[in-house]
Amino acid sequence: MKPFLDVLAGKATARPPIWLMRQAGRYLPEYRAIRSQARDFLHFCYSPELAIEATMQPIRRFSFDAAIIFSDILVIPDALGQSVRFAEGEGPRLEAMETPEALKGLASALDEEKLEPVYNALRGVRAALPPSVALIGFCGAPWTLATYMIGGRGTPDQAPARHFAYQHPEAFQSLTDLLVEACTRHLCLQAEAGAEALQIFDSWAGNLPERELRRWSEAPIGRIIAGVKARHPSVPIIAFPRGIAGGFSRFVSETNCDAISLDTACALSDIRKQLPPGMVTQGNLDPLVLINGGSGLDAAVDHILESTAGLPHVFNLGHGILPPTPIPHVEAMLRRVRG
Ligand code: 1CP
Repeated sequence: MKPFLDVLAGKATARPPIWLMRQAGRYLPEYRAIRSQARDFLHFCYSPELAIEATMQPIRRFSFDAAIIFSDILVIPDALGQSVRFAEGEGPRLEAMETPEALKGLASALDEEKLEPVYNALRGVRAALPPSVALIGFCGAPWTLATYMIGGRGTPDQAPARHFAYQHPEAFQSLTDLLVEACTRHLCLQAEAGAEALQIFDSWAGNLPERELRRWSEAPIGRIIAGVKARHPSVPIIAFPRGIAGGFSRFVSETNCDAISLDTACALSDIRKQLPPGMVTQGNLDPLVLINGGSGLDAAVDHILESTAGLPHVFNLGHGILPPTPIPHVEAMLRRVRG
């Protein structure tokens, strides 16, 4: 019995299952200890033993209902031949692709052999997980991947990719098509290696106007979901289109996702009116309220529990957990969610 998968199938449970986006990572002392063993972050992602250990750490400590494989969305550009590195303390640095000519340097398909360590890690985690805990595989959505591939790094407003898409819509469409194929393949291979649910992170969807959201976020995600479902019809797919405010109704109908992960700014008291009846939701505690803890945290947790009572909901954050989060606050949140 896996409560997380029950909820994804549309069943409401007395208490919501819980996991946290970025639950494996720098807020855990045991993660920082093994991270220092690897040469660099990508090397860490491609070392199955380390990736398995990082995936299992939050499960051992907190008994979350789901484990998310330790990897990164940027393994896809790396496996398409773009240079990707993680500067210590600064985040990802890619060789920026600012012109249509630069995109011609990309491979025409994913280097699956390069990603084999990720699939090996999934197999290892699946074998190690307790029977009640589900395993999640993931990828970045084409739009979010493109923002890093074109900008060369995380940018405050994704302006490089937005300019590129306005200036060179055909080249941007070709890049999107390539990423749709790569993401579909990567998700299928993760399902074949043991992932029981999949999440697509469109962390930067919120900067797209309505028509661009349709073209660069919804349409490609819809194609990925259709492609994965054709081979793995029973694996549920969660989409995380961060920051799309009033756009959920169309997003869900255009993409056909099984569940929608709601960001921090999304009003739970209102969201049901936008969503089809019975739609599975996930989210959306503010990662900053978790850092602050205390009665503010209790009230925020209660608000989510009350707003989603009797509905198929997975308790989560509205965005990834942040490195300064105190572990006692995570424990307090878990006690409250679990009653
Ligand atoms: O040195 C380190 O330890 C690097 C920190 C780190 C970690 C722990 C990075 C660099 N990535 C990760 C792991 C990671 N990334 C996971 C693992 C599983 C888990 O959730 O526990 C996942 C799901 C991701 C997904 C990811 N990577 C996203 C989408 C989710 C989100 O937070 O919006 C994005 C945008 C990235 C890119 C990325 N990788 C790393 C960083 C610091 C960033 C963000 C860069 C930026 O925009 O500034």
